[in-house]
Amino acid sequence: MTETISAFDVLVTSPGRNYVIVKITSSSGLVGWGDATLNGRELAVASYLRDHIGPTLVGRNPGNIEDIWQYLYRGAYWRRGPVTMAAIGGIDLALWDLLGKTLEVPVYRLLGGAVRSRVLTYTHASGWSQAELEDAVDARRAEGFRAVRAQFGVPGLDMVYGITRDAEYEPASRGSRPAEETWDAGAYLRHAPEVLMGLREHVGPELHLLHDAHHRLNATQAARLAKELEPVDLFWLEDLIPAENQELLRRVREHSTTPLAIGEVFTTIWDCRTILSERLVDYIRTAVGHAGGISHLRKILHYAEVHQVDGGPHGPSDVSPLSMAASIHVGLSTHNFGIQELMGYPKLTTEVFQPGYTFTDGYLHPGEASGLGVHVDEEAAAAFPYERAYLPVARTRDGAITDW
Ligand code: EZ4
Ligand code: CO
Repeated sequence: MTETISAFDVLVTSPGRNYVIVKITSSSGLVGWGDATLNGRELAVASYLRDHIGPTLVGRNPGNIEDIWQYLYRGAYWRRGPVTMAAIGGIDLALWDLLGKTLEVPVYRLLGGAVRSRVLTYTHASGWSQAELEDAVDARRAEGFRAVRAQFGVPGLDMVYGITRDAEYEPASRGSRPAEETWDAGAYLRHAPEVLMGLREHVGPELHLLHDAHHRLNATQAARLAKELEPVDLFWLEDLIPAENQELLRRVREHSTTPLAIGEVFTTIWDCRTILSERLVDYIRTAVGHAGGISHLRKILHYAEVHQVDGGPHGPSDVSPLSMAASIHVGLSTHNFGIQELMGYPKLTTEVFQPGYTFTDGYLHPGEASGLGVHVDEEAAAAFPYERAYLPVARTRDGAITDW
């Protein structure tokens, strides 16, 4: 007898930070889990799922994953956008998880099997001063990481996104409105090359170093930074300019051979079209949950493969362990997968999500459990109700809002 979707549920939980979880139950009683978290806009996705698209899925064959994807994407008059694509992504992940559990195989085998034995990963290190940054990078290296994203303070600014002196690094803060920071691109550009050159001297040639500019530069500033950082030999320089201005990356490319990465806020293959077809970046950062799930990320990566661009998916702590697992399954089974970001999670998250993937010597493996391999504890999830939280916003010295 053909399986059908018998129940569709959405859980919103906050074990250290907010997550939106899709739960799809099949007529045989198996459960597939997906991640539909959209940092700072969680309840919009939960409503989109609960109120609008979840009810249309009950009674369908959960194994028709591609048809369900097309139904939700093409069948909707209103396409694209982060809320829509995170919702579709959450459903897609849950359906792949369910199919793996039904067939009793890990998802990477459904995707064609392993093309590598392990997936390279990078994590974050930050310090306000050079010495603090070097200590933080050393600590991550001691944990086994072979690639580290380095972020640092800027003289004259009080706060810089992603830098904290607190024990737990958490860029989204709880409260009724976002925190506000001051941003000064000139001060940052004067300071960044010196810090990153010093860090390269400190760590030696082998450790992969990455840096993220969070879309806060214009094309001229971006080209200058990429050029000046060439001696640092970065693994990549991330999100130099606002993501919707893809054509402007041509200017940056003309001036530098520093590898570039962009795309954590892109949600469809159409958002990636120019940068991939012109090879304006070396790594495409679309996240498996935010960009329509495994089904759609794979299309993006296949299109990237044609243009010699590798994958480097977004993996901060707002990408839940369910998405992290899905991304690792894609990484193990996709030839042009370059590296997976792994920021790490607040301690409380493991009370809700118990992942089966493992970290060894700087590499990830998804494990051999059926489906995505992440156990979700519903009782624990219910014990952590949603708490409003936002990423900060930044203003320039004259008070105008900056790009993210
Ligand atoms: O700003 O996860 O590469 N990682 C990042 C993150 C993002 C947040 C946004 O949700 O840029 O720190
Ligand atoms: Co980033």
